[in-house]
Amino acid sequence: MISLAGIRDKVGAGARIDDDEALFLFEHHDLLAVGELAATVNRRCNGERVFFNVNRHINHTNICVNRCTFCAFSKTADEPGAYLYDLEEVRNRAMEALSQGATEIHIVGGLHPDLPFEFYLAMLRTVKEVSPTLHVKAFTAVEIDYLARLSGLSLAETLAQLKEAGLGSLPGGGAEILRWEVRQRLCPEKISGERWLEVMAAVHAAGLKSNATMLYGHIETFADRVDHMRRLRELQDRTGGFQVFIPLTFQKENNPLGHLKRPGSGGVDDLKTLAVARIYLDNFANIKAYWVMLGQKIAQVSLAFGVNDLDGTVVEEKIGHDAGADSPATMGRDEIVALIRKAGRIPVERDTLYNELRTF
Ligand code: V47
Ligand code: SF4
Repeated sequence: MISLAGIRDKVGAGARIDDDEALFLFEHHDLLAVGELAATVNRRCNGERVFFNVNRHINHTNICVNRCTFCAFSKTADEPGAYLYDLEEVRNRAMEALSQGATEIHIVGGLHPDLPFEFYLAMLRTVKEVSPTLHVKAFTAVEIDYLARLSGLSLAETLAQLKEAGLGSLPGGGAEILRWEVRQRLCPEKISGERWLEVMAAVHAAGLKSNATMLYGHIETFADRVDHMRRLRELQDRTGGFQVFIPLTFQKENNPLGHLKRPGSGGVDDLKTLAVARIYLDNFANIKAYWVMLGQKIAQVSLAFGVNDLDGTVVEEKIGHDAGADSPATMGRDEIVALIRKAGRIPVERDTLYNELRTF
């Protein structure tokens, strides 16, 4: 029979927990016990150190051909509030980020119905022209699939051209919940979970690192979450290309799924999800708390629940805020350093590829 003591022994011996054990942890009433186990795993690899980075998000357009039921960001071209940045607007944002000490530009947007592939290449080149030292982490696996169809090229050739233009790595969005039955209800027009994984495998084969997310706290079950993480763990066993796992807590405003949000999600669920991820995903080096959606306080507390990475300064965030996130738009480097220090931990600024830049 599964028990916490049994799982603790297994984890203590450096062994991998299975799906039933992950489910047991999700269902376990003792949050602090699960958290302590996750903290132990994290301490073994990272000690007291917590990563953050100085970055800027650019959401170049909110015009999207899809209508995911959880999304408050996407618009059709003729809807009020629809926008598309031109290259000058992208350049200005990259210049501003550089002047603020950013090392990363994070670009994601809607699936625009009529931008040419060349626009995406030009956007990457524009940021690299501002400074070749800026790392461009851009385009979810969903966007990469869309760009491959747009360009008519193979996935490998699409990625090669994007890389040549300056693509440095991929963010982890678009994963949502990978299991078909849930995905059909969340985002029927989006690529399948299998395709998301296939694109990520191609990304890793192209020599690019990527992140992986999971959108939780809506209609999915704990079993769906475990299934999602199992698929990520399996791909990571094959490629080793994922840098970090980032659970994204569902924001319920201004989207059709919002009224279905069940009362179960909240701070306890957020912390438990991060903790189970830390214990289950033994081949992921980093677990990130995305403070934009969690809020700063839960993100800070999560540092005692297995988390070793906080998303960066962000600066301009639309996807979570359009859906009701009540966190500030940005946190300065000093604020992040203070948040980590007040948790009794050591702040370490990293670059996108997890090279350490400075210990505070
Ligand atoms: O794929 C959309 C999610 C993602 C909502 O890789 C929502 O470093 C909550 O992936 N409530 C995009 N989430 C953001 C993303 C991300 C963010 C920060 C860091 C990284 C990284 C990646 O946002 C989408 C979708 O899963 N999302 N709507 C919502 N209502
Ligand atoms: Fe479009 Fe992405 Fe929103 Fe889905 S989540 S509607 S693909 S912008």
